[in-house]
Amino acid sequence: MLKREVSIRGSEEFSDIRLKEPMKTAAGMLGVKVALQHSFKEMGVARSIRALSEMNQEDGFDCPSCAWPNPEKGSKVAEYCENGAKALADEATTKYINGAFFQKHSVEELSRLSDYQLNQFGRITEPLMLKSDSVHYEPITWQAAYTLIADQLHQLKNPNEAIFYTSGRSSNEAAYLYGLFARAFGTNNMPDCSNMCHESSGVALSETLGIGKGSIKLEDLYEAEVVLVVGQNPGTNHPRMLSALEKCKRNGGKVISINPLEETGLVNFKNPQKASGLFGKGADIADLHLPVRINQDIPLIKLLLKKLASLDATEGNVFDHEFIEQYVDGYAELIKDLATYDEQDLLRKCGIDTDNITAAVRLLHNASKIVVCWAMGLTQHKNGVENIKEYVNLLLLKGAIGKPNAGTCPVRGHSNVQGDRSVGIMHHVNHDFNARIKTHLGFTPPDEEGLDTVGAMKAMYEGDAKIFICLGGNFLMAASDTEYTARGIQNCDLTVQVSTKLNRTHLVTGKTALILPTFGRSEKDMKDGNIRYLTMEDSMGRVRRSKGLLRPISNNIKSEPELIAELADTYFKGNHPVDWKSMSQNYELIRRSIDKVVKGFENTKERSKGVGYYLPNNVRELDFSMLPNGKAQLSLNQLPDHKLKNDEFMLMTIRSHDQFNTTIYGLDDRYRGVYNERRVLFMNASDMQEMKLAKFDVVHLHSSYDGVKRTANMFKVIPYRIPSRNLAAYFPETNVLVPYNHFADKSRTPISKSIKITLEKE
Ligand SMILES: Nc1nc2c(c(=O)[nH]1)N[C@H]1C(S)=C(S)[C@@H](COP(=O)(O)OP(=O)(O)OC[C@H]3O[C@@H](n4cnc5c(=O)[nH]c(N)nc54)[C@H](O)[C@@H]3O)O[C@H]1N2
Ligand SMILES: Nc1nc2c(c(=O)[nH]1)N[C@H]1C(S)=C(S)[C@@H](COP(=O)(O)OP(=O)(O)OC[C@H]3O[C@@H](n4cnc5c(=O)[nH]c(N)nc54)[C@H](O)[C@@H]3O)O[C@H]1N2
Ligand code: SF4
Ligand SMILES: [Mo]
Repeated sequence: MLKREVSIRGSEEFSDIRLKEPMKTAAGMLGVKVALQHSFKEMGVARSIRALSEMNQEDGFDCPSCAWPNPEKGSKVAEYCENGAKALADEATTKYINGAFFQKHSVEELSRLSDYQLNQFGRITEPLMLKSDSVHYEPITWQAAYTLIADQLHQLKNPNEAIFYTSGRSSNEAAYLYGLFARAFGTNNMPDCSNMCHESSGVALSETLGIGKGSIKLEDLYEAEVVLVVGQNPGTNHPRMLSALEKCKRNGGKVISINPLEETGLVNFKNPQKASGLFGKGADIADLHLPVRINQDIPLIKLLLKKLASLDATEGNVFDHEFIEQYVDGYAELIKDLATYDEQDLLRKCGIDTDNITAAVRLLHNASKIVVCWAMGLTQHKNGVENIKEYVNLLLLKGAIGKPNAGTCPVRGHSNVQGDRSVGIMHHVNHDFNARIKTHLGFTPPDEEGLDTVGAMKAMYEGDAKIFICLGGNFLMAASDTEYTARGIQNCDLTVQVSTKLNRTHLVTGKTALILPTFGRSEKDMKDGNIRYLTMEDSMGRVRRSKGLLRPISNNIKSEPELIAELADTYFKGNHPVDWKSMSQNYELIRRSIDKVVKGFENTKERSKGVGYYLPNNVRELDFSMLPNGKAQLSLNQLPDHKLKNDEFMLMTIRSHDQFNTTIYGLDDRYRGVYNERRVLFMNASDMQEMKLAKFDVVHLHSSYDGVKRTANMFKVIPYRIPSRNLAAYFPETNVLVPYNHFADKSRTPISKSIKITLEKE
């Protein structure tokens, strides 16, 4: 077989960097301008206006970007943000590539481009195959592609040699069918993007509150007394969340931001849905910013809890004793444990000054309607699960759970990542779920634990997995340890990508590779003269419909549910209790099947209309019967201890304003004042001085875990307000530094936010 000379990292060349001061306000007129620029450039004016007017509307389609919910009372005109518009422009672009393009450009040549350049080519418009002796993709028919996959699956010695990855953009219908096919085929190898994302939240919340999802609804934010926004950059990654925070502020609520960086969206927000936002000076968001050092949230929260406990000891009602008595387990142990920590030590570790601690205590002192919102700043650490549990401690002690305007808000990433998990994308075995499949569908799913993301990487690397199928995503660039992951993928006999746009996982492939092009959210999925709709679940557990309206980019692409069902039908040759063929034609059959198999989804057809319906949530009902002693669990969490050597720094890998995960829309990070460059390292000015580094000096980043040295080449240092010994750089350029075998305890989420590195000046 041919050894392809593909580049795993792509171009590492610099562009022409420009720096400005970080911005003091988010969104506003400039946000509208940038959104429209992206839209018009990619889609033209008419298509842009049509698509934007339907996004997040009741009879329209769900924004393909993040999972932030729409208001319960229905959407306003322009119920989207700049980055939602960019995501739409990116998928609904009129640029496209096909077999002729790949005839001209080999995978070797394309792999030398940057991820930004790869995304520029546009949509993939026909199914393509890369034969084992070729460097050029060529067109293949859908049926030939299904037959090839089915034949290779049949040839495996063991179903566990196949892996079925899912990225969180798929609909409930597609994810359900995909999970069903994996199980019917015989494996639970279903890693998904949430293994790299909110898995730590799922584990922590299940253990403490009995459900791996958040407890609040969008409207709860409006009248909360205090909202903590922790390890999250909403101005960029969940921009409409700022409208909810603005409402909360208007109602007298307070916002505390806990983040090593003072992110612009949390400073001030100009709401583009209002004239005052477009032309006025905007609304200040955070009342208090706590610049915690990377991965030092636990010392910070312990310190706040100690202060609150001592106030409670004198005043008696700072904690909600009635609530604790009735619903909470582990109070005495927690109070005893808190007493063993030294306040000065906690203060030093978290890096916050005393005045700010006092201010935070003052805000929390009498509040009981408290919401904690968080994202990747908490989950992607070795102790990601404990980070979240520590914040849950605060909520439980304050009685801020299971009542209006209070609770947990893990802000989900991909627009349907939560739904995918709800309908069965999981590597764990759920016996109840399997029993329902057996009863209603007539086959027995496997009961052996499957592989998660890091498990999948290892299995491919070690040659234990031979076929790797991906429903969306860009596994190579999203997973940790890029070089290791690449070797694993290249070990496979067959890799299959169901995709909308070109990415590096199409270029660094198994021996044979297939690309199966699919619809974007905004596209019209027609069957027998009717437009078909799909359903999604948002970050707050609400299920609703999504229906595209744009003419699809090509007649030779297929919807995800249709192509999965057709593949399954080819594999089983019509000889299976599930009627795959009919399901590929009629999504109501899929939904009826979900109704029966997945608890909480009953009668989706009716209930998903309009603003949709909420899935059951035990926390909202204050039902903790599934937990020890039937109560919510306080927990004793350890202080993280990284033992940085003298020359070591702690690096977090973060998103710029111009990307959606591994899809790079542009080279600017406007809010942080960085233009036209992504290979930058944000560094504290005093650290730069100590290291004798000047602005724009070029450094290489090294990590060294278990004696293995990993390097990310060529980054320009820029001075930034970030705690000393902490650094930030963008994902995915820095994923090469994250060791495949270092991940969060229990959730196994890679440690993408706390990587120990050293710097080498070029
Ligand atoms: N436009 C756009 N929207 C997106 C995405 C995108 O790439 N682009 N991605 C989507 C996805 S899949 C996800 S998961 C979300 C991600 O949303 P975020 O989690 O907001 O994304 P990150 O850029 O990873 O930002 C993490 C934040 O955590 C802070 N942080 C890092 N370490 C720590 C720590 O130890 N403690 C605290 N308190 N803070 C810390 C960082 O400074 C940063 O502000 O966004 C979703 N929405
Ligand atoms: N170092 C570091 N690594 C990280 C993170 C980090 O913060 N730091 N974050 C992690 C997180 S939170 C996540 S969620 C993962 C993301 O991991 P993934 O979900 O695997 O990656 P994405 O970049 O979102 O996937 C983009 C690709 O999906 C395809 N696509 C887009 N829309 C559709 C669609 O509608 N259907 C189909 N079938 N395909 C589509 C396109 O081809 C596009 O190239 O990355 C993780 N990796
Ligand atoms: S907040 Fe998220 S879901 Fe809403 S429009 Fe913006 S990107 Fe889309
Ligand atoms: Mo994510």
